[in-house]
Amino acid sequence: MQNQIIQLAHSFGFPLVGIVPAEKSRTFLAYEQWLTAGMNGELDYLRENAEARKSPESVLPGARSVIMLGMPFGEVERTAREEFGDWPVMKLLHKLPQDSAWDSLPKGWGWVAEYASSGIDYHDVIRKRLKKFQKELKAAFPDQTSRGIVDTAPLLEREYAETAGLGFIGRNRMLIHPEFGSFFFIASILTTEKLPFLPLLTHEETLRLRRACETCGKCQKNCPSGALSDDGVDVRRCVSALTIETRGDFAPEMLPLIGNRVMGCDECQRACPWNQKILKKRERTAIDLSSVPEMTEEDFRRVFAHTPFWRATLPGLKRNARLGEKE
Ligand code: B12
Repeated sequence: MQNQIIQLAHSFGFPLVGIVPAEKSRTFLAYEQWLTAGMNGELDYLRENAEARKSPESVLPGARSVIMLGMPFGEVERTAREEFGDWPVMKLLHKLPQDSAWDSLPKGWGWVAEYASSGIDYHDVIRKRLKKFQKELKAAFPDQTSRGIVDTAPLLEREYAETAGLGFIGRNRMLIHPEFGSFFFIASILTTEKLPFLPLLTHEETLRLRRACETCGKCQKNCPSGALSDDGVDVRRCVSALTIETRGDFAPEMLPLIGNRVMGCDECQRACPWNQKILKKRERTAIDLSSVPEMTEEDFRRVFAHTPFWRATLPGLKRNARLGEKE
């Protein structure tokens, strides 16, 4: 059955797959310390559902195993091209060379982080695949129940993904795989079936990779806003959080640090040695936000519903659009 699960994962666009027992979190203390330091900023939900992150049991009662999955950003982009190519948002996205100068963009444009470069919401794509996967699982194990999740359920995804050998957690706190770098999404299927422990990378390999990462530090040095330290990512300063999650105006002193990154930030990933090979094969995405300041909620829905930009909300996107309005 393990082989069947691996094959299914591959066929649904998850080249990274490993299985772990649904045991309690080992890193919950680190999570609590991060919260105590206030590093979750405005992301109150991370504090409110903290307890639930102690165990997969709170995501699926009776869970015995977790199938951890990784989908490269490229897979979501392929789906976007094949199924959503005529979406209004696609006309606003532009592909440029990776080494384009930061101030080379026309007025009204800004940089989009790689995770959002497809123009479609990865949750939508991944959830559909997880549903199909779960159906196959049900056919193989009719007595089990399962729950597929991506992002929004209270599970410390990177911890379980690391245990499943999908990569190692780097100093930038991204899960990094030697071949796929960190440019992939994590998803999980929790099941009440007891499946054998099946890590992708061995524990020894993961530890070796982690140790090598400890002596590099390029991610911390290249964080534009000083949000990344050995204590983790400080949401109050992280450009990704500021442009996507934070509501209201930016503090004036943050403006030069955010630059014209209007949707997320990748600097800690762009600096990572494990991503260099991948970046060479990818173009960098910019978005033309010049029409956004005049948009109504209705326009916003028409252009941005089911895209990664929806999360920023219309007031947030209008605020971000001002970042690209250089004189
Ligand atoms: C909240 C959140 C954010 C917040 C906070 C980021 C953060 N680092 O926590 C903000 C909005 C800033 C954010 C930004 C981004 N996010 Co986000 N985010 C999440 C979310 C929902 C929860 C993460 C969380 O629990 N944070 C809490 C803190 C305490 O986590 P932590 O610092 O990593 O610490 C944990 C471990 O690393 C470990 N640990 C603690 N100390 C130490 C010390 C060392 C040395 C090590 C190695 C480990 C370690 O224990 C802790 C508890 O498990 C997850 C999905 C999920 N449910 O897990 C996605 C997730 C982490 N995000 C993701 C992505 C893609 C991004 C961005 C790249 C998007 C972008 N380009 O703008 C950036 C990257 C920023 C970064 N360097 O982490 C992906 C990451 C995929 C991957 N390959 O790792 C996830 C997994 C979503 C998904 N399903 O794919 N995100």
